[in-house]
Amino acid sequence: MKKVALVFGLLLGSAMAAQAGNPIVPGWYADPEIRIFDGQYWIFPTLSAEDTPPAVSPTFSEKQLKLRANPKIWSPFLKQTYMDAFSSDDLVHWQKHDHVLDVKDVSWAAFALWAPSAIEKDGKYYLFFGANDVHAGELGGIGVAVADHPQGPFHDALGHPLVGEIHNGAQPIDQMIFRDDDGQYYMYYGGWKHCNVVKLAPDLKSVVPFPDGETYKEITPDPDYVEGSFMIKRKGVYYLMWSEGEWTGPDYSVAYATATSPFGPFTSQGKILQQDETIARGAGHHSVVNIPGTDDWYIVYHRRPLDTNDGNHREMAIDRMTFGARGLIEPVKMTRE
Ligand code: FUB
Repeated sequence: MKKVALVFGLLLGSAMAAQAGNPIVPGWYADPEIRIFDGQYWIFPTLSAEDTPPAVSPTFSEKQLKLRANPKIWSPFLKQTYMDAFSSDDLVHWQKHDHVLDVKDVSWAAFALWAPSAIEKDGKYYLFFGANDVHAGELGGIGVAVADHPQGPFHDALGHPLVGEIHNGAQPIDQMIFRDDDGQYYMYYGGWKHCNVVKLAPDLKSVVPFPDGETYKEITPDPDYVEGSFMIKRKGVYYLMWSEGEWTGPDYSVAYATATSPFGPFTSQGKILQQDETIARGAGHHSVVNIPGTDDWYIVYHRRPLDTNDGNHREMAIDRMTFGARGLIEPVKMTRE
């Protein structure tokens, strides 16, 4: 992919071109969410395997140690206790910000710190994250942390999860915060093949019912939906995107549906990102960015190198995403560029 130095290039009216390769940074990272804050690109990913830090941090409280003793934490994939972030002026050169969120600042969380979604509101930065395992009958789900800067440090804002139960069969993970043009914030979320949308209160710390009284609206757009929902709006059309297939498998992929409202009904439009036997497998859990002032779009996602079967081995990539004449998303071409 030719990555053009975007915001500043556009501001200068120049075509500051640069090239870099996929994966965009070294290391095992997954579930990348891209955002623009103060003219800079930010990516908030899951650390895909806890490699360097100790399994038990000296800062853990007794409650966290107890949670972590859960025998279900069998895999490095579940052991994440912190998140890093990356910033860039041009989508090419990325600066790493270590430990923007750490479970030491979330009293109820001890593992599986997953799939963040970041948003700025009134000068504060909110990082929504998944943690622990509700399915195992313990406190867990989607939390919200706040900071004064995108690089954190983020601190838990509630002392408990924002969504800590299973509604409509949806695993409380993989949330994405979407601000509609009228200023309303929505949270899309859900694993285990179910997708919900909730309306967030103006402080972004609680959910409020829709006018019909429903709070957790199930909007599962397709029987193949698995997880990783992401919403964009272009030319008045809502595009709900998601991951399907097995997360450890080669067929992990991205599909989407369209609607004229943020909560559907959605029309399924098919897959747009799939494995390419010459590049990588398991391409999924993505996010999308629109370059301000243009109709240029990029998809940021994780994928698995061809020479590995390790489910934890996921790397971040960026490729171009284009729309056809009828407003449908064209299949994404995965690249190494
Ligand atoms: O990285 C943890 C989990 O793997 C995410 O929550 C899923 O979307 C899958 O990518």
